[in-house]
Amino acid sequence: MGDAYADAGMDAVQRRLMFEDECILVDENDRVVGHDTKYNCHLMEKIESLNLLHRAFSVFLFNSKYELLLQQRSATKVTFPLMWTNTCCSHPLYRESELIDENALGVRNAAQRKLLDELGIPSEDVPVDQFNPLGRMLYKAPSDGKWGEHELDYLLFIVRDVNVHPNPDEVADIKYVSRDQLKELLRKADAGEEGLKLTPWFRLD
Ligand code: DMA
Ligand code: MN
Repeated sequence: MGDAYADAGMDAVQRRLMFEDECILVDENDRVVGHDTKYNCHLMEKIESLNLLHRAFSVFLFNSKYELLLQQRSATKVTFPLMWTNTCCSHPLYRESELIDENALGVRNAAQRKLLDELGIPSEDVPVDQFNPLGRMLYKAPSDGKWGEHELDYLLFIVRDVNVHPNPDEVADIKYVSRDQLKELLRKADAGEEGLKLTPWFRLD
C-alpha cells in the first residue's frame, strides 16, 4: 500500500476515500479502459509511469440570482487543501449507476451523490436532469509533488436555489459570488493576496 510513512499523516476520512473509491480509467477519447483506487489514480509517480487518466466532474451551481457557489477545500484534503474552488469536484466511481454513458447520466448521478456528501445539498434540490453537461476538459496538474491530477473532467452547470450544510471533513467554507465578485477574487489570487489560493482546474474552467 504505497509509502506508508509518507501517508502516516493522512486524515482517516480522506484515507478511507483513497482506498474505497474506485475511479474509472479512460483513454483520451473517454473510452473506459479499466479502474483503479483513488489512491493510485492520484499518485504522480503512477500517473507518469502508467499514464493513468481517470474520469472526473466539476459542478458549477448558480442560484436564481446567477451567483456561483464556491467552496474552500478542508485542511484535511490530500490534494489542494484550503484552496478555493468551484461548487464541487469529484469522480464517478466504477459502479453500475455511475458508468452510464447516455447523456453523461453516470457522471450526473455521481455529482448528485457528492453534492450531498460534501455540501449537504439534498438530492431533491439537485435533480439529475437539471445538470447541463457543457463538455469535457483534459488536464494534468501536480498538487505537492507526490500527489496530483490527470483527468478527463466533465463540466456540469446547474441553476437551482438549494439548501447547503457543508461537511467539515470536506469543506472549510463556502460563499456565493456574483460575476464581478468572482473577477475580483481571481485578481486577488493572481496578486497573491491574503494567502488566497485557487485550484488549478478552476482557472482553466
Ligand atoms: C477531484 O476533486 C476532481 C476534480 C475535477 C479536480 P476532489 O479532489 O475534490 O475529489 P474528492 O472530492 O473525491 O476528494
Ligand atoms: Mn481526480
